[in-house]
Amino acid sequence: MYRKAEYLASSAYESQWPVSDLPEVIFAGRSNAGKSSLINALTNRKNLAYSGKTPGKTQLLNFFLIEDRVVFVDAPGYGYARGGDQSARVFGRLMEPYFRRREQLKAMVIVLDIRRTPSPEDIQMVEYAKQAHLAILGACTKADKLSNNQIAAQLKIIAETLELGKQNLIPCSTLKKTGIEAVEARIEEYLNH
Ligand SMILES: Nc1nc2c(ncn2[C@@H]2O[C@H](COP(=O)(O)OP(=O)(O)O)[C@@H](O)[C@H]2O)c(=O)[nH]1
Ligand SMILES: [Mg+2]
Repeated sequence: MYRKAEYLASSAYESQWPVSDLPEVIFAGRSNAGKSSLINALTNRKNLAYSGKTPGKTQLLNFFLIEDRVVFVDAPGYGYARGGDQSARVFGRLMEPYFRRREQLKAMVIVLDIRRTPSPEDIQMVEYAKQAHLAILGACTKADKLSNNQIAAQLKIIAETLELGKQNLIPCSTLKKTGIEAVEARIEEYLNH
């Protein structure tokens, strides 16, 4: 578990990205996938990243300094029905430059509801990450909702849809606290390469 975590900044534009040399990890995922819950679980905070029932709320990149050595970036959730085309454009304007130009960006954790087939936006995020040569980890949350057989079947579908190796997917549950340490270990592995 990451023992120290503090809020750094929120940004809508490149000029607002915090100036830093520290390696960054971006957390992306559709609204309600469980991204805030995962960030909170990794940092043992109740509310570092807002976890709530109103999806699609934040429209900014939120930067958090972790143990004074790495920066986690909480991306806005996507794919919420109320968003529409306008919000897709805003999202693209926010995310595309960040993936393209943030040099210290090392890895993306894409948070996926393990019960769902990845959406076109999920595929787009993986594409951005591949173009930026990032390490990619699919954190497949809400595994507590499925049997082991169902988990295996969903991991296969997710790996195929995103064109990721199954070794890049980790089933986890913030409710049962399973898989969280494995997610952290993989993040650390990515940071050390
Ligand atoms: N059963 C279960 N529910 C979860 C899990 N992770 C998140 N949730 C629930 O899913 C909903 C959305 O979670 P949140 O972290 O706010 O998603 P975000 O929109 O991606 O940040 C909340 O009601 C959470 O309590 C999990 O591992 N298991
Ligand atoms: Mg959230």
